[in-house]
Amino acid sequence: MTDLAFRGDVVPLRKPAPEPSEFGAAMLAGLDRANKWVSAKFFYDTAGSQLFDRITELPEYYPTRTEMGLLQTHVQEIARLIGPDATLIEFGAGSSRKVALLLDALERPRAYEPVDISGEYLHEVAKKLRETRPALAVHPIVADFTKPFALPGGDARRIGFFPGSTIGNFDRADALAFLRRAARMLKGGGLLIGVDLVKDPARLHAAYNDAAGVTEAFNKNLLVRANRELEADFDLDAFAHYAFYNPSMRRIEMHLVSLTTQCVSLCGRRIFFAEGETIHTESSYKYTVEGFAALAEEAGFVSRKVWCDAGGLFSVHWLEAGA
Ligand code: AVI
Repeated sequence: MTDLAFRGDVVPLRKPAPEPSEFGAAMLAGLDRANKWVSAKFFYDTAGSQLFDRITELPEYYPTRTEMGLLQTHVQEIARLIGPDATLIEFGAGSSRKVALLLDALERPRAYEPVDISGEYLHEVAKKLRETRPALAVHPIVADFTKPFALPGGDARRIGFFPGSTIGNFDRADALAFLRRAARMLKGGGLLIGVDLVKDPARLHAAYNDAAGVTEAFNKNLLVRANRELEADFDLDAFAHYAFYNPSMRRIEMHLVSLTTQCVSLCGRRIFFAEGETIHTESSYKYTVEGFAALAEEAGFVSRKVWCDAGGLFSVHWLEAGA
């Protein structure tokens, strides 16, 4: 009881402002900067994950089907390089099709340990795999793999699987930090990783500006999510999807452009947007084969084998993490 209440004054019942969620804190911090920026990891609520699944099926979005083709063509060789009795750790439980292909080709895989921030999604993936492969030990790990996290102990030889060129969504420093942590975690094993390649800018541009507008909806879903979760009032028609290839940075940049001068409420704060000001919502870095292999070696891996499609669109790297 406060002193004021003790004296019999009428004290307005003011609830303390709730702590913003991780998403809320990131939006407030990112939109407070001169160059507004929000991490792409916040795209992936349930609706965002469904929109991303649709992106992977688009005619313009070549990475998913090209990587799947590479895995299908080379899976026997990949399985030989990985060897028997491996524990497979997938960073970000994504497409179960890719991991199923790999698990089916491996000799006596010991366990599958998918790591994902979304516990609900992860347990769904685990349930499906247990149904179709009752002999396989499945240990889901709920963690943000962009930060350090613990793996269950044991003497297993660990093989990391990081498909989809998700590494492209990290800037260089974060990519190197992730690869360094992975090289330590996978000591004695290795990492199989999919990496999108530098190519004709027009091809890249089309992949992030699809005719059906699914990538636009994926980008704007960040604002939909903020309106739902953060008491925000973004007007979706007052922002435009803008994605382009920045050749000097070798990255696609995705932005949301404010079409007018406006103020938006978010977590009880007002945020000012000048006309033409943007929120940078995603970078998707593209690598050369040599450039990525050099980055992996700098992180402590040995680059053993790289598979590319005939069109030079996408690469899959097998990196060994020395004992
Ligand atoms: C998940 N990630 C690798 C995708 C990419 O291509 O950078 C996300 C994406 N953004 C727009 N389209 C797809």
